[in-house]
Amino acid sequence: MAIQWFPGHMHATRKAIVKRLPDIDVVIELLDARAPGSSANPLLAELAGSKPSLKVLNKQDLADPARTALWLAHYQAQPGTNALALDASASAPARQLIAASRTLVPLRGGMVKPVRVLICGIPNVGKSTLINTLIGTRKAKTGDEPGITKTEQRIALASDFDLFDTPGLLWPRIVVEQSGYNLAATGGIGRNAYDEEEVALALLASVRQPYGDRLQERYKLADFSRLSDDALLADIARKRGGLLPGGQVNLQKAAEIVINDFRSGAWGRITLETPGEFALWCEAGLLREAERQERVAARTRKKPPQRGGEATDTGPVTGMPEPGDEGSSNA
Ligand SMILES: Nc1nc2c(ncn2[C@@H]2O[C@H](COP(=O)(O)OP(=O)(O)OP(=O)(O)O)[C@@H](O)[C@H]2O)c(=O)[nH]1
Ligand SMILES: [Mg+2]
Repeated sequence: MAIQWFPGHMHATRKAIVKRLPDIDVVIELLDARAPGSSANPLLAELAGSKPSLKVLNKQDLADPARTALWLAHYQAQPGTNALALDASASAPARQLIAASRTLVPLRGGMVKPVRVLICGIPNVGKSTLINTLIGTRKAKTGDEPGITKTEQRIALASDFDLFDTPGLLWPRIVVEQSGYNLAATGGIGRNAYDEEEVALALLASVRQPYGDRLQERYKLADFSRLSDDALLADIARKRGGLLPGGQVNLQKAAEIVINDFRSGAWGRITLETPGEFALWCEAGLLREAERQERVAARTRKKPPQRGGEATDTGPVTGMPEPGDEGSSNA
């Protein structure tokens, strides 16, 4: 089945953002505080160019505070970038955003030159929730699944302050393998675009070291340091009554439990990546991507051009093409 994580409305959103940007004073990019690097949209960075920008690490109530501090320091060290962490449903911190946006564009404000702020981010990161908190009513539709907002919406926050809510935007090809998993685990990618068992195994692999005690406590596990990730998932299945007729473990059910428990905060506050780790993943991902493109180019040089069969720049949701899969399309 073709994987659909860059559906039609995202193409439309990309176009709408490009059209809207010349009139925008400040771009607020909402990141998921549990995976800030993986939830930062490279496409958006490209589109927004040098616009004043605020990085907002949302869902900080679910993230590890020590790691959030590392990420804030990381962003604040970047030129022209400000960053803060919040829980979009809490109103006082949300209001700090307005002040922070005004400071970035001191020459705007007043009826003649309202401050125009575009709120962008990946699907399900909390853009509409933030807008509702800021305006104090549930004007923007929200929901715990990606793809709730389908078209741009303008909301006047004050006579001299306009907010634009946008649909969640991913990017056509996720080249960092671990980012694909982290986006799926945090809920940024629709559930029929990934394999739950694969994502649960990746999730266990990344939390078992830094947060092993939380898993042990939640599932009443014995020491699992010598178990493989697969054996750990099977152990969780057994503890949670996940047995199929005939006594086989129900790994699918265990995977769903693992993903839901992580998302709901049942393991406590967890962040899946540090700035240092993310930098290493990017390096490896870019290297792989360069190799992939080289293979595609070599194949194109060998083959005569085929009508209507060009390779696209898209790939599977996890960004992990199978060896030899060099141009799979999600269209
Ligand atoms: N725990 C927690 N949940 C949040 C926070 N912000 C948003 N949520 C939840 O995350 C889910 C998605 O929120 P939305 O505001 O619909 O996200 P969105 O970015 O507008 O999503 P799309 O319109 O689908 O792109 C909802 O279930 C919210 O209640 C937060 O700071 N903390
Ligand atoms: Mg929305």
